[in-house]
Amino acid sequence: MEYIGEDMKLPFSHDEFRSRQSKLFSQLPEGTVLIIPTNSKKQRSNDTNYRFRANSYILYLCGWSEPDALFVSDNLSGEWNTSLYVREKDTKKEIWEGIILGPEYAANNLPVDSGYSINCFEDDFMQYIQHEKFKLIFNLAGENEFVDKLIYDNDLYANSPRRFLDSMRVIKSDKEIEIMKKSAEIACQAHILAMKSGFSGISECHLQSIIEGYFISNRSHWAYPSIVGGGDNATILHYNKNLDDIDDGELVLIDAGCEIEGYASDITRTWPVNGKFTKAQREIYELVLAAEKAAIEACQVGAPWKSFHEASSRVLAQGLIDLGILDCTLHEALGDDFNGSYRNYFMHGTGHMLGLDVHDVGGGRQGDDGPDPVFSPGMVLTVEPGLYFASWRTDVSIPERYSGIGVRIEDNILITDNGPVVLTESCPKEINEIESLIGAGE
Ligand SMILES: [Mn+2]
Repeated sequence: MEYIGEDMKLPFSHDEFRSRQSKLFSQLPEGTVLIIPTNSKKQRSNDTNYRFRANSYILYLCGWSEPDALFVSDNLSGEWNTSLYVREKDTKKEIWEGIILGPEYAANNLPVDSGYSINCFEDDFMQYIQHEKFKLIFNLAGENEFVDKLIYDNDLYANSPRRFLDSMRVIKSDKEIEIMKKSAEIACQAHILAMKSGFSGISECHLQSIIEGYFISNRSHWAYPSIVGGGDNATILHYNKNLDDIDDGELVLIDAGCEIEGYASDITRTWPVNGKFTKAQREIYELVLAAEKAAIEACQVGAPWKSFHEASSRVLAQGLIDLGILDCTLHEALGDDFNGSYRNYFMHGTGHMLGLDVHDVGGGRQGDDGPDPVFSPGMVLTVEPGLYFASWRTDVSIPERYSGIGVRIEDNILITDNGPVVLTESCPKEINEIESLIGAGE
């Protein structure tokens, strides 16, 4: 039968997917069965689901983007054999939900050797584990309850494939970098559009709609719920109610990024809604900007991962002393382990890896403990220091002058042998650039 319907457009060549698979397989022992499940649709309410997004590991290994599938590979025959177990075609379901590609499509069009119905997996699994060469299972646990239970019910122990895959995912290929540049550029333009549309009294949700409308009109989507906080709301790290109006004289902090071919961008900009920083806002903004630049400069090949956080921390701690917010020595402000009193106003990390997940694998976020990572060419990360002076805090001193100010500045950085490259460079962050943009679209 001729195939009718939507094609599954793969962002990478079969060669690139196959070479990722080979690199993974070369690290696994003989007698292995590897199972990488993708997730199911998640219910939002009654018969309505959340927008589906496939598991990042299956996207990385073969690009399969439908729900309820397994990437399975084994070397029981002495050679690696890869299969996709996917949903069967089902006309009644397809009338409501659209074309289901099915096992035959998977076998013929995806970078795998065979395609089967997911309904066959249980029988095949029993054959795998009864095979004379079978020794061990690697399974991405927590993604598919049925697979987890099958392993448990057969008294098997599943090893995690994460540390092998994570160390691969941390280093982006040329094609991945190309996609991430596109993701970064769309997010830059969305932030610029929001600045141009800004005016005193604009609502947070209005700015959110400008940002996310731009994502959608570029066949993209947010990579994480957008944070749009005016005034005191900017001091709430994961604020995303986005319902208040932003008053004249307040700053707005927008932390929003999109996803292209599964790859996230993650940008934060903070700007005065009326187009002019007050002197106090400017003092905090310039300090955060200096810390951000120092952190970016620290992203050098061979430097330990923690060095960019230490660089931003030093600038922020000294600045807090210079502004009279902290009354102590630099050593006291930083503390013995970068956990001193400056952390009262800068509570998060300076950045994280970026990729298929917005908080991507690597940089201390691996499932398994590895050695302290070192900056290497091809890594992509965020750099995002901030300072927050919530007016309602009583646990620490909040100077009246800075009360209600929250500032974060976040860029996406590619590590290269020639130093850090700012992928989000086209989004302005200098005070004069920002001031001349705000309201320019009216
Ligand atoms: Mn971030």
